[in-house]
Amino acid sequence: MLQIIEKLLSEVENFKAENKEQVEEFRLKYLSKKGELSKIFDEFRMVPNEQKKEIGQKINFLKQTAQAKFEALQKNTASTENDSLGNIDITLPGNPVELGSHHPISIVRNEIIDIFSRIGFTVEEGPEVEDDWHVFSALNFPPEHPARDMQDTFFIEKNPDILLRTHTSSVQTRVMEHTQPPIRSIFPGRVFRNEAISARAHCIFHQVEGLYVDTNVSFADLKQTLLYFAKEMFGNHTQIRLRPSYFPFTEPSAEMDISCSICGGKGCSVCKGTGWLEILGCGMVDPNVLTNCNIDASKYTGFAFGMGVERIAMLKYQVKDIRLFFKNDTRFLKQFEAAK
Ligand code: 2NM
Repeated sequence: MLQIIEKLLSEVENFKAENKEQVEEFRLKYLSKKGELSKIFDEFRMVPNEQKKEIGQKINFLKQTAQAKFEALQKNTASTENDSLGNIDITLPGNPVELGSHHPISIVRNEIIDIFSRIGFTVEEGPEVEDDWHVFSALNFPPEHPARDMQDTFFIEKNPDILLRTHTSSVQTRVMEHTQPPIRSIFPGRVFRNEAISARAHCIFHQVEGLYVDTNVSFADLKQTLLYFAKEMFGNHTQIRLRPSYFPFTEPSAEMDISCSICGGKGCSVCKGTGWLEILGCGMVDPNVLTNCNIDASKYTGFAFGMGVERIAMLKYQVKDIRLFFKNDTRFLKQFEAAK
C-alpha cells in the first residue's frame, strides 16, 4: 500500500497539462469518485489499526498534493488561454510600422514642379502612347528627321502612326491646340527612346518640359526664368551659361549649363574639368509650331525648355549610374527622404 501511495504521489507531482482537456483528465484519474484516491480510501478501511496513523497521514498528504496540483493546473491553463483578453499590457508601444521612402525621381520631379509653380506655371499631363502628329509633325520635325527612325522611337508594329512619346512636348501640342495664350505650363512625364541601356542612358526616363506663350515673350524672359530655376534647384550661388544648339521645334535654340555644383566651377571629375554641367535644352518656339497648333504666330511668341529628371537627380545626389533608378534595390532607395 505504501508503495502505491508513493507511486501516485510522484505521478501527481510530475503531471503536466497544456490545456483544459488534460486538466480534466487529471481530475478524472485522481480526484473523481472512481479515481485513484477513492480506491485508496476504500482500501484504507482494511488497513490494520496499528498502521492506520502512518498510512492515514500519507494518504492525506497525497490528497492535499493532488488538490493543490489540480488548482495549479487550472490556473496555468486558464491564464495561457485567456491571453487575448487578460494578460496583455495595453500600455506597451505597438510594433513599429515600416514606412517606405519617396523615389528620388519623384522627389526631384516634385521639386521642379514646386519651383515653377511658385512663378505661376500650371502642370499638364497627357498620354504616353501617342500619334505621329502630336510627337513629330506638329512640332516641325521634317519627315526625314532621324528621331522618327525605328532606331530612336518605339512604334506599334502594325501601325507606324502610333508610337511611345519620345518627349513630353506632345502634351504641349495638345494644350496649344485647344488653349489660346497666355499659356504658362510645365509637362512632367515618362518618355521612351529605343536606346541601348548604359550607365548614362535608359530606354525609359522622365522629363519635365516647360512652355510659355503670350504676347511679347522674349529670349530674356527665357533666360531669367531658367536662371531662377537653376538657383532654386542648385543653390543661389549657381551661374548659368547658354550655348547655341539646334532643335526642330525651337529657333533660336540653346543648351543650358550650370556652374558645377560639385567643385563650384573650378573643374573636377564630375564636370570633366570644364566647371560647367549641361542640364537642359531650350529655345524660342518656332512660329511653324504655333501655326500648326492654331496659335497666331504674328501675335504671339513663346519659349520652351526640356530637361531629364534622371540627369538632374544624378547631379543632385551624385548618382553615377542611371540604372539604379530603375532597379528597385531597396538599399539604394531607402537612402532618400522617408515617406510621411
Ligand atoms: C527641349 C528643348 C527645346 C520644347 C519645345 C516645345 C514646343 F512644343 F513648344 F515646341 N516643347 N518642348 C523643347 C525645346 C524641348 O527639350 C530638350
